[in-house]
Formats: sequence, structure tokens, C-alpha cells
Amino acid sequence: MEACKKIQLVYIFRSWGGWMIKKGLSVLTRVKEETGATRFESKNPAILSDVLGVFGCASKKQIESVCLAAKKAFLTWKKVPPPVRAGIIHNFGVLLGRNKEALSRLITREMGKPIKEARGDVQEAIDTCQFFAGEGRRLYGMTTPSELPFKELYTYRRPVGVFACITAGNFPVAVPSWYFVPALLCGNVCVWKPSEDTPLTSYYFAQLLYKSGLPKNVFNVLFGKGAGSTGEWLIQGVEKELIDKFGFTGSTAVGVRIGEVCGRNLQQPCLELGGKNPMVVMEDADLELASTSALWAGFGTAGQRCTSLGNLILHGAIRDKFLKLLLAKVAKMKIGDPMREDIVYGPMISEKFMSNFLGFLDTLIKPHHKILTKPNGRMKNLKDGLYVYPTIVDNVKPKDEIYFTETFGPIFNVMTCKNLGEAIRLANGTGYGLASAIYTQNPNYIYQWKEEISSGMTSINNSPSGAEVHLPFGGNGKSGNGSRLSGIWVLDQFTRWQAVNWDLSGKLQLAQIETTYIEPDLDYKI
Ligand code: UN1
Repeated sequence: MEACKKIQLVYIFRSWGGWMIKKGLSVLTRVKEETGATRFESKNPAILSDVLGVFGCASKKQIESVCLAAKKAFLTWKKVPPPVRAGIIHNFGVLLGRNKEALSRLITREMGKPIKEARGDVQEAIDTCQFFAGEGRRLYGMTTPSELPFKELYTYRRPVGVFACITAGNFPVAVPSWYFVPALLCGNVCVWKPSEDTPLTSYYFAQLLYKSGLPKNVFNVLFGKGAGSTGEWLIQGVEKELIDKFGFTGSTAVGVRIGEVCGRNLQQPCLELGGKNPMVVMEDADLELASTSALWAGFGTAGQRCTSLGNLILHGAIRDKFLKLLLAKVAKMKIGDPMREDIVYGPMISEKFMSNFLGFLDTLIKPHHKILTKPNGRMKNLKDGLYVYPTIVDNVKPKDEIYFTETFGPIFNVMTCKNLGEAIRLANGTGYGLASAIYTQNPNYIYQWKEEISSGMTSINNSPSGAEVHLPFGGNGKSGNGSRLSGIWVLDQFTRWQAVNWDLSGKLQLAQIETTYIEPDLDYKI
């Protein structure tokens, strides 16, 4: 991608408090001196020698100054009328559309998802802009009558303040847009620590926002990588009263830590965490459809979606037939260069994701399991990239660690059930509750499934992944803290209700005490 090559010459963006630096430039030393921090490279996971850029980790001092600048910007940004703010969101959607192909190719180059999926990633952000551009003319509150005369009652949505957010690299445009589009629309200011795996994509995300007309310091990017660095220091900003609201998409373990810090400071973070998503195939299902869907849900994005398939639960009556169909499709599946249109999946996002995945193969697969796919592990013929083989593990039981561990890679389990009751028990037993799916033609099964499955999102005769932006996105149990992104529901994350009562009577009227209620005639009998 041309634009991408050019950007390596751009070396520093001080106004965001984040740093992007070119290897070998003298400014690198300056950044090192100022931050005492490390720097990191963004590499193409399909061709490791292809370095997209070098980035510096923002220091504690920089984080603080960025948050303080954002706090100041909040004072004016919150006063911009919401339809005007929405106009900027509309512009952002237009610019994303104009740059869709270039941005999609950058996503694929930087984190390895197939180009078709990268276009979907950008489209999801465009959809989000379209949805919230209209919300600028709603942000509805209520008017309600008072129990006292000459008194008016209203409710308003008010912005929260400085919103800090850490996102993952698997959806580097869609997921940030789920947070920042509504957060900005509602009048908040943002400080973003994007994934270390997609800094250049994040840079362009921010650049497009600014080109849409956003005022200075309203949106800020802090690059960073690794434990004991920018991300952790940003979380500490909650303790220092630099941040009013935190958002995080990533692992349950990190989500718990953020939840603890926020809880201590009486804040409710927005947490979108892991999943071990079940898909049930009943005896009456369309097996052709269900097997195509399992392949996509398990191996699309190389299994690196929080909505990817974890446990495939097959009714005993169709188990063998289904697996035959599925394995035939796996055998034909194309894995390789993610820029190609016909690829099911490309490389793992980064070395870390690949080594975690290989570690899971070593530690979670036990002698009683049967691996239905061969070979397994890293692909030898594609050594230059972070490619791994797909893995399907059969004969998984509820006591097995692999049943309830999120594996985040092209791997899923097969379990067998006798009836729907058992399928639901297996689907609900992992402790997670993000996405789920059932394949059946039976309306009674569907009704029972909807009632009893504990997951924030469920699909009927569709894959567990593939959420649309105007439905609530989020999970139960270990998948989050009950918060929901997307659609109108996310407004509750980025606004607080204010109740206003306006007394025009000119005297002190006491609610409850001076309200003139009418007594019934209690002596009356029929
Ligand atoms: C994620 O993996 O964090 O429903 C988000 C889906 C996508 C979003 C996934 N639309 O799979």
C-alpha cells in the first residue's frame, strides 16, 4: 500500500501525546530521553521482514499531560451542540468510506486478517457512524408531569468526561469505533491506547477523525506495548482522578484488574472480554449450512474473534455425518496470503498470539482427546509468516480445561449431546456468556434455547460471530461486567442521567408532603 510506505517518513505527532517515530531519525533519541521508554515495531505477520513503523511507548508523564489536556478540551467539547458533534461523526463515516480500500489493506498488512474481512471491519465502523450521526438529533430525554402545580420535570443525558480506552488488535477499526463514535457524539473526550499490534492502523483512525473536523485534544492516542508500560499506567490514571470512564476489549484477566481499580474509585468500566462460544447442531439441522457456518465461526479471522466458535456441540444422531461434511470442508480450506480474496484465514495477529496458541496445543490437549485434523502446529512451508494449522479436538468433556479456556486461535472442541437439555447445559457451563448459536428447524427447540441460553448474543441458524452494529454487543459471566456496546444501549455507557425539576410557582412546594392527594370514600360498600 502506497500511503503506508510513505507514512514511515512521518516521525512524530506530539499533539496527541503519542509517538510514532522513524527508525534512524535523530528524534528517536529525543523521545528516548523524554520518555525513558522503549519503542516497538509494527510488523506484517504474513511477512515478518515487512516493518510498518517504529513506535515509542508513551511515558507516565505523557499520559498525565494528555489526560489533563483532554480534561481541558472537555469543557468546550461538551458545549458543542450534539447535532454539530454528529456532523463530525457523519464526516468520519464519509472519510472512512472514501479510504475503505486503503485502510482495509493496511489492516490486512498490519494484523493479517483476510482482505475481505478487513473490508468488513471498516464497514462496521462506517455503519456505526451512520447510526450515530442520526443520534445527534435524538439523544432523547423525557419530560414527565409533576405531582405539584407549576412545576416541570425533565431528564437529560450528560457526558461523563475523560474516557480512556484500551482495545485489542483483532478488530482495529470496528471495535474502536464502537467506543469512540458514541463517546464523542455524547460529548466526551477520549484517550486511546490501541493494541501494540495495530499502531499504524490506529494512527490513521485518529487521522481520519481529525480530518473530519474534531477539535484539538478531544481525541488522543497513546502508543504502548507490554506489561509495566503505557497500558498499565493509563489504568492507574483512574486512581489519580485523570479519567472518568474506562473501556476495555481484551482478556478476562486484564478486565478483572481494570474492574477492581474502577470499582475502588466508584466507576463502572465498559468491559468486553473473552468467550468460549458454543454452537449446537440438533438432529434436524441443515447440516450443509451448519458445517459451512462452523468452519467460518471456528477459523474465520484465524479464530481470533471474541465471538469465535469454542465448543461445537453435536447431537449424537447426526454427529458422524456432520463431522464428515465438516472435515471435507476443512481439507479444501485455503490458508495463506491474507491479501488474496479466496483465503479462509491468514497468519496469527502477532508472535504472542501464535506462541499462546502453540502453548495451548501442548498443554490443553490430553490423551483422551482425539484431534480430527492433521498436521497441527506451525505451518512449515509458510515459515516467513505466523501461520498455524487448523485444529479440531474431539471427545472433549466438561471437566477438561480446554472446555472452559478461551484459546483464541484456529481451534475448537467437539462435544456430543443426547438432547437439547444436555446441549444447553454444555453451552452454559464454561462460565463465559458472549455469543452462541443453534442450528435446528424446530420452533420448540428455538424457543427453549432463547429462554435458557445465558449469552449476551445468540444466533439461530447463523454463526455466533457477525454482530450488526445496531444490536447490543456484550456478554454475561466472565465475558464482561454486563455493559453493552453498540446500538442505543451504548448511550448508557457514555452519558449519565440528570433529573431536572423546575418550579415556576414562586413558593417552596414540598413533594410528597404538600401534594394534595384525594382520599377515597372508604365507607362505601356495594
Ligand atoms: C471482537 O472480536 O472483539 O460479531 C469483535 C463479530 C464482529 C465483532 C467481533 N462483528 O464477530
